Amino acid sequence: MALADFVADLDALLTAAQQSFGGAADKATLEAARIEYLGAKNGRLKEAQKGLGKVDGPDKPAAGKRFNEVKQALDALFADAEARLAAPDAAAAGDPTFDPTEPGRRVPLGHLHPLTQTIEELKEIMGRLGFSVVQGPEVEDEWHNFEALNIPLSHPARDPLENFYLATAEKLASGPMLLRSQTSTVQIRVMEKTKPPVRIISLGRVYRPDDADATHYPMFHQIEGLLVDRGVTMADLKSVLRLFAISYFGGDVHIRFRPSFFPFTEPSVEVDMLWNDRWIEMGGAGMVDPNVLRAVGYDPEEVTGFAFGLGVERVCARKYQVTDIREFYHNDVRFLAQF
Ligand code: FA5
Repeated sequence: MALADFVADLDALLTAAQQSFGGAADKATLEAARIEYLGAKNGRLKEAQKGLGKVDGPDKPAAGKRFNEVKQALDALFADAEARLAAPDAAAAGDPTFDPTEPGRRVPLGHLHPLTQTIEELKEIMGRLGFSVVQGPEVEDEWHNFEALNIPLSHPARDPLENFYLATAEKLASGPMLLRSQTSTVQIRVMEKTKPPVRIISLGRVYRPDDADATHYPMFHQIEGLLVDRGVTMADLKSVLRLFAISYFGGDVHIRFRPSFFPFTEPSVEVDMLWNDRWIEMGGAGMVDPNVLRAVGYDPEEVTGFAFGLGVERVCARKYQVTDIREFYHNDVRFLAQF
């Protein structure tokens, strides 16, 4: 018998056995397949073994090797099928709730958090108005968070109870450090390094020990804008804020300024926006105080500037009619999935 014929017979046997063992749906069928292929007396493997004696002498070792491989493969096929049928299987156990024809379950796909989406959108809108994005550190020194912003040591905003001061093990050369309480710190960092004109926004987290309620959270986000150039006026501030609000909310948005006070702007205003017949307070703004310009080495006789700082949670909540900003931080997927 030629080696090729012997091997072809073995391969056919293996293919048939794969189907029989693999397709056995219950133990009785598997046992029948076992007897058919592996049966010690008349099993098909036993029959194939008889062919081994007829293979031409020099081909015998190769034929024997192949025979052993196929024998091991058949044993493994049987063992696999046996294990499969022994495992608790809802279908085999006749479980009435198991329906193999049902479509698979879709794994839900996540998406960006609504605040992250808002931040990206605000960057995009302000980018179109020519503002570039800069970032500043969340851990600040007192110079950038207060002094350079014209907030003297005696000011109540510097009260330790109004801020998150850090307990640092070593005394730092820069003095005490704190989590920044406003993004206005970035104004200073930019102006210290850049000559006017300046046209930037900065978005990020700020921290205040406020009690959480529907409109407050101890950690929240602000968008800060700063434009310094020759001849900048309050009218420019109002136009930029209006264009910004129209782009974000859509439709006609009106801007109202209410007189206010911030140590780093003069005059200072609270910014309200009228959208869908309701006024909402968005943040603070004003013309950069000459003292601030001087502190960073600018000449207030040459350049003027405006700055604004808006609460990102409030802006986003207004657009999507979220009545409690704490929802943004509960991370309940039923809420998040709506964005
Ligand atoms: C400021 O933080 C000033 N730095 C804004 C500014 C920038 C004025 C540039 C002038 C020039 P204020 O403390 O009002 O201002 O905060 C601004 C906005 O942040 C608020 O109007 C509100 O929208 C939001 N905000 C303040 N505190 C919280 C809080 N605890 N949780 C959520 N949002 C808050």
